[in-house]
Amino acid sequence: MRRKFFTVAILAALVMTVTAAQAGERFKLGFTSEIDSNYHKGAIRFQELVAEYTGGEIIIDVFPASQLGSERDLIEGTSLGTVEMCISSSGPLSNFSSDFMVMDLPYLVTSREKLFTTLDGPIGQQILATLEPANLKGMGFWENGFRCLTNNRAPIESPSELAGMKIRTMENPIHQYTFNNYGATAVPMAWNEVFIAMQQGVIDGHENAINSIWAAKVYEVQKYLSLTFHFYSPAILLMNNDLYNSLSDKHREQINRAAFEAMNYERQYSADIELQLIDELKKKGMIVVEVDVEEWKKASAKVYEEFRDKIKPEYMKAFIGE
Ligand code: EAX
Repeated sequence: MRRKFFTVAILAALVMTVTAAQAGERFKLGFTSEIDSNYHKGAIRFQELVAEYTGGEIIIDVFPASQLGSERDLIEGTSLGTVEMCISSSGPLSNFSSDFMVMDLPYLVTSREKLFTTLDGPIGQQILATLEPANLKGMGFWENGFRCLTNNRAPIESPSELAGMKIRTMENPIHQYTFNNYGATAVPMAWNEVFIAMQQGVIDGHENAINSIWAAKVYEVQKYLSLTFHFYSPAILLMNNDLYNSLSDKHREQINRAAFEAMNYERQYSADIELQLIDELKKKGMIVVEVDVEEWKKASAKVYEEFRDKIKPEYMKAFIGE
């Protein structure tokens, strides 16, 4: 009887040991966009690929919809290591590295293909490297998207119609300046505060990528969508840099491979679904307003005058050839 007891005990211990080994390390990945957003689709793909490539030795736990805080909270948390990873749009990152400011310029991006060639090349990698003094490892540029304008007061076609309107922007100096220059009052606000602010009329409108507007059900609290496409915002997958450097060579290669493949998947998903989501927003009752983009570009010229000397010339040349 005693022999049988010991046999069972040893087997149980063995099973627990194997299970513990397979459980592996767990990394939290936080972001602000909601479930079914482009960030969420990419994060789930990243989670699947990391589990596959590491054989379950590293597990990514995904936390959407600002569960772990705003984008600024997430960037700070990843820098401190209280969160292992996050996805943040480039907007708040300019507060951690001014090298990101170039990406915030209105109407900077004319084509995703040209943009990603720049971001995936030496210039983009140089910009990501400027985050390392903040203990952040940039692991690739995903897509937040081309950003448009919603509001509850009128079908906005021209910048001048924004006079007197309170429009939420990200916490980003160029975004705020751009909308103040259009004649609005820019209200910088973290994403997790925006829906209720629109619902309560604290702000008249906001600007965001189509994917985010859809995933957050903005159509429930906003009437008009103006297709301005005024900013293109990338989104950066970030890891705590100390953690990244502590990984084994094998795990680092596997994580990098998963990040690269998830990035390409997310970019493609986000671009492919954009037009369909605009139709879906119409079906949900939003009045979609086409605008004369050239008029908005002209109204944005002052932003370049104001910020050009704060941006490295090699970045201006890389992104707009001048
Ligand atoms: O998904 O704060 C913002 O406008 C960003 O686009 C955020 O990621 C929302």
